[in-house]
Amino acid sequence: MTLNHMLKENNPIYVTMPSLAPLEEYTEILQGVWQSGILTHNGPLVNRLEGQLKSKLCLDHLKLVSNGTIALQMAIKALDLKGEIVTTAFTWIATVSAIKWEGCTPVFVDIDPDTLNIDPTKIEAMITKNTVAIMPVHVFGNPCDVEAIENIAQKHGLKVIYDAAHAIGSTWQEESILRWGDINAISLHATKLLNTGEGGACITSSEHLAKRLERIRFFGHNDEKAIVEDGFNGKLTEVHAALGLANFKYYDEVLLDRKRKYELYKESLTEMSKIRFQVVKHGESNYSYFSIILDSENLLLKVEKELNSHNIFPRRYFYPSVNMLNNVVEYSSCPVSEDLSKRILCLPLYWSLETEQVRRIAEIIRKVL
Ligand code: T4K
Repeated sequence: MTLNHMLKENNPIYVTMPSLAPLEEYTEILQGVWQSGILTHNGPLVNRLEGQLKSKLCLDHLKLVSNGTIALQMAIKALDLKGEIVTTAFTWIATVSAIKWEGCTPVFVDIDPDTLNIDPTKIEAMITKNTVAIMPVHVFGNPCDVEAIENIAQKHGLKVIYDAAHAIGSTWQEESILRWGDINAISLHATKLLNTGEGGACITSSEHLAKRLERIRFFGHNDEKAIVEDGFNGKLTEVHAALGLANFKYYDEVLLDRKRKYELYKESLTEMSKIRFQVVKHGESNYSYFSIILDSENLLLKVEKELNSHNIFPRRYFYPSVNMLNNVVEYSSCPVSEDLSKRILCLPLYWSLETEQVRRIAEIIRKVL
């Protein structure tokens, strides 16, 4: 992979940078696109990338789409959901907007203060006669308690859509976490562990749902081009798929690299009394984000300011807690998420970040504390 320009001494260090294959490997794949003139409509490169991802992650059906938000919307459409969808208060706005754009109502459940994922013990209290599904998020790649969620869904006859935007590479009992739930929606955005620039995918073990997803992605056409469902345009282009294929060659390396840097951060910041970390309780994370939980928002602001003064730009994912976005949703109380969202900071973590830079960032934080 390319070690990009970020390594120069005074360049800003952002929360992330895309992992990119060498340019010549990308352009080599693109040659076929130039020769065939096939740019989109479920082309050969989209099919090739789908095949590679399925086989690597042992998945039954995977449909590439134009982004992770569309993947969530397509999952809701494919399951014909209309009503309340129970989700977490600690997430990116896309979880909420996908639910709302599909005409459903988000109902927020508070989070487990350790895992930062939806607290399964609080889900049942939010289920009403209008509830149709649960949409948990594997926050920062940390697997949810999938067994507990499955039990609740079965008991109440609900569908489960995982917002797995962060979770490619995360596992439960050594199998991809994407094997759980009715449909998983992943993101392949530039900032994700594997990227196609913009992109995403819907994953399911149901052949019937896979067929529906394929049709929804393509305006509702069937193979004979008759309109058989209410679909839209969710297609990924060949140019994006080519980038995904080039980057996918380095997937294992990127995964391992994240883990090493994640552990280095943790080692360097352990024993600081004013910091704690997200706890991985159910399987293995893909270590795609490194978050710290500070004692207070004031302390977070101090740490952020000091890092900024060194040209380092961590991010407050996810702030504020989405149940508080009054102009978008109706407020309901989720005290754990509201509190923690003020105190969580994601530190820079990406392929071309040097281990020396990780040490330096940790050192700056230690000094503030
Ligand atoms: N569900 C969840 C739980 C999600 O977190 C997301 C997206 C989704 C659903 C929806 O998936 P997508 O529809 O996006 O596929 C970013 C991403 O745009 C978003 O994908 C992600 N989650 C969210 C957590 O973070 P921003 O606004 O913070 O990203 P941005 O553009 O400020 O980028 C962060 C840093 O990355 C920049 O400071 C520099 C670097 N960067 C970014 C881009 C886009 C690059 O170096 N190159 C780039 O091309 O939202």
